[in-house]
Amino acid sequence: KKEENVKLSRFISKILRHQPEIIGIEIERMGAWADVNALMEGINTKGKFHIDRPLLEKIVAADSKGRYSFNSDGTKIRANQGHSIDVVIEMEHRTPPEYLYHGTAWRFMGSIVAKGLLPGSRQFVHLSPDYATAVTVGFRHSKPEKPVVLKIHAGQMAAEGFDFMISDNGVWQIAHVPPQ
Ligand code: HQG
Repeated sequence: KKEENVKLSRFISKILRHQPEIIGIEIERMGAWADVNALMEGINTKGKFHIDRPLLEKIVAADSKGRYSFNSDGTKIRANQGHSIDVVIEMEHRTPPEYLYHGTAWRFMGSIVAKGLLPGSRQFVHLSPDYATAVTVGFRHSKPEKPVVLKIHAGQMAAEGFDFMISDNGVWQIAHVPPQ
């Protein structure tokens, strides 16, 4: 049951961040909101999962990274970060801690050393506030090899004028981290 909910949560992430069209729904550009009823109907029509309001609320509340938010009246839902589709989410521009971390795989390091960290298909480069989170993120790309964790001198970058943002669920975001 729990594993089934993890799969469903991944499916919801995919819809809300990358491919709403796979269940025939739209995401509002401003705020990245999806209509909750349309999301549930789309998921149920697609057939692989069954979802209702209590289950959706449970998944949102139980999410370890706070990936999703409802709007104030609960009619809309969004992923708080990680989109590849063109959406605009207001994020707080904030001075970062002295160091932030980025977990990745060795096979990307040649390119990272040459070009710095680039957002790839997502809107921003994601940086973790702590080493342990970066290890987990890096493992997603490196398994079964050990990941690489880059320690980013964020404080110095901020002092040089780089613009750091933090999502509602605490993931640091930046347009680019140069190689140096
Ligand atoms: C790499 C998870 C070659 C980058 C996490 C990463 C995160 C480069 C991959 C969120 C590069 C992109 C995002 C360059 C960066 N050349 N490769 N110049 N610059 N890369 O999945 O940061 O669990 O789009 O190192 O918590 O791994 O999904 O980004 O390996 O916040 O909620 O290109 O995903 O959140 O991969 O992960 P991704 P990410 P969720």
